Amino acid sequence: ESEYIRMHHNRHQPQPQQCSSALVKHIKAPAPVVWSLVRRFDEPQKYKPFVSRCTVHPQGQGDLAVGSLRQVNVKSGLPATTSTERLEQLDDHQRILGVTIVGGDHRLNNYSSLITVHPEVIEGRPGTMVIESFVVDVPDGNTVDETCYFVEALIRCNLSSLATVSERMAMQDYDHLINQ
Ligand code: A8S
Repeated sequence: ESEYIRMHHNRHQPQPQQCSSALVKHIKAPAPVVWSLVRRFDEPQKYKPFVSRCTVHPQGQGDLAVGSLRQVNVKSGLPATTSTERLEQLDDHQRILGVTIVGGDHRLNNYSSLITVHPEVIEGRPGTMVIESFVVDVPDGNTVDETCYFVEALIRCNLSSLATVSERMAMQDYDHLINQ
């Protein structure tokens, strides 16, 4: 775990007015199932509970080239309504997704994130370890701790939901095998 964080998630060199951290989630579903959700830059709403709508430019799903932009609308109740995000890295072999936030009406300036997906064995079955790290500017009027707390809470929600959806998909795959 700490080895993977060192390998992939250490590129962030936070400046004094930035905050950065990494979260880890263990999921009881095979890595290809988890990665099939994470890699869909055009469909974050498949697991992210705060996303209400997402559109990708230029249009054309499956066309996930580095540099693609997505416009994300978030649900009401959050201190934001939209976010414009850029695909920075998509590596299907190493299972790495890198995204930056380049615009929107929220307070997360210079947000950059990296998610990596690693197969592991959990209770004798194929499982997955997901690591998500980020770096972001601390907004004026907030402390480093407040900013980290806010972002980590959002990411924890996303990773919990990713686990729920992946585990449900893995169960369905398993049912199909048994009932064929
Ligand atoms: C992600 C991670 C984050 C998303 C944040 C941190 C955001 O979509 C939400 C609220 C905000 O205030 C900022 O991978 C922003 O989704 C849910 C709109 C960017």
